[in-house]
Amino acid sequence: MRSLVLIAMLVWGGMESGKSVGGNEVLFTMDDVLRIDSGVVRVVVWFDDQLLLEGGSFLKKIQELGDVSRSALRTRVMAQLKEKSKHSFRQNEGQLRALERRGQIQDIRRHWIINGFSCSVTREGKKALLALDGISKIFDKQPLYLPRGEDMGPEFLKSRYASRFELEKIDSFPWNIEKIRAPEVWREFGITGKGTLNVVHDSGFKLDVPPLAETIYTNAGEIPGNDIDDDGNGYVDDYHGYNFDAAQANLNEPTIRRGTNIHGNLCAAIIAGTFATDSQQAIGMAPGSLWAPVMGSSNIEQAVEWAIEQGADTYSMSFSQPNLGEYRTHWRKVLEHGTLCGVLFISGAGNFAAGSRSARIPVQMRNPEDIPHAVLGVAGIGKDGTRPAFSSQGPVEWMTDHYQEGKVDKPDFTTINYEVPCVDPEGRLTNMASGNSLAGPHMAGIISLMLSANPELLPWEIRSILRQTARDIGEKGFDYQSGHGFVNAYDAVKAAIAW
Ligand SMILES: [Ca+2]
Ligand SMILES: [Ca+2]
Ligand SMILES: [Ca+2]
Repeated sequence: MRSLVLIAMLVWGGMESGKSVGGNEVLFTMDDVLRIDSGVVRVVVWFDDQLLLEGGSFLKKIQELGDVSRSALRTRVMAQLKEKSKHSFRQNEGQLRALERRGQIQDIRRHWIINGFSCSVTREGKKALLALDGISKIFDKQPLYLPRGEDMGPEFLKSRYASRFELEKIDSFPWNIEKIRAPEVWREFGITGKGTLNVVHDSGFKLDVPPLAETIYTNAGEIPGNDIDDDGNGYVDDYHGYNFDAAQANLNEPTIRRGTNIHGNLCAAIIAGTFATDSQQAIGMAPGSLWAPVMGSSNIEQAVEWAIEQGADTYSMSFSQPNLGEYRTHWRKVLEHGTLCGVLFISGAGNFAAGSRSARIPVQMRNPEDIPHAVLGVAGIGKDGTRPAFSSQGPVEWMTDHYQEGKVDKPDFTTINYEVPCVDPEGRLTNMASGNSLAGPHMAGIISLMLSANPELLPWEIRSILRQTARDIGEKGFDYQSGHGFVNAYDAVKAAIAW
């Protein structure tokens, strides 16, 4: 029996009971504990032959890659990863099929993003797998997140919503968009995020909300709603996105809906929302970009593979998972490999620095925001520039079998996380929410603008520009509350253009 926990990173404003922070009602949205009694467990298995080896091999690989464009990098690394996967399966297929015939393993799902696969195993099956040549690691999958909740809208949009966003028609924007200086980017550089795809990995979406429906991604190879995997990628009807945990196209699972807030929508709107439904108020950082919803915390391999193959530029994860133990290694490897495929991974810092859910350092920041180099862990401030007490602090610690750096500096940067105007289910800006769930999407929006301005910038070049342009706040220099400082879109995009 194992207990599995997933906690999303939003502190809700003014809707349900909770601890009060500066007059803002605070509520942590999800703390599901699911128990599994069956003897069969879901595991993920690595073959020996991985693109990246232990510890520092990610940084070494970046050095080796030298001067390459992001698109060429993606093509090259994807080909390498897929070749490794093909080769290892060819070598191991016989033994795996034998275990399947004995009923010890079942439901094998291959992953190229790490050279390996997921499968369901009995206790004996796990032992038998470990005894095979060519297998290097087996992880129990966790958390096991099973979405549930009422259906909130259509599974897909039958027709495209035309974008109402036009620079000349803007009559206002909320304070957060202004503070992070997105409107200056739109006006001075004419950059609104065009050409970029931002994946929002979250829980709970309602797709027919106008400011979001206008910029939602559609997979050109897929016909929605016909129960056929038209593009042959293994996912039926993955038209706007996919729910990899439920193995279905429908993403309308408002599991962590609270009042009129829908978590995934709030995050998506900060990145790619156009005008609020009832006004000409510009509400998103990159209203010319596209966004795609995915769910899949129990199947991060599939979700990341899907994102890469759809051409994702940013991948925002506003959730936070404690106590993963060795399984952190797996997440880190998936996201390192994903970064080498040209994707920028972002996660809010978490809300565990104060109150009844506070955690000690170095576990205040959790997975995936605790992953160095491959994930930007983002903290936040409010309108007045101060850090709310809940905002999780670094450093973190890495002492797994695979990664043994000890203390690692986190968070990486700061955006906005306190009393942020957010969309309601009709797309009006009537909600107010706080939490680092919102800090990550501000960063995704900034990076979307940077990549729209200069699409071939590599993930580590983006990181380097952010570091150069961040304004130091808090303690002088890097600090464990704000990282390298507060990032603004204007300076970051300006530097991206000049790079
Ligand atoms: Ca498909
Ligand atoms: Ca289809
Ligand atoms: Ca500082």
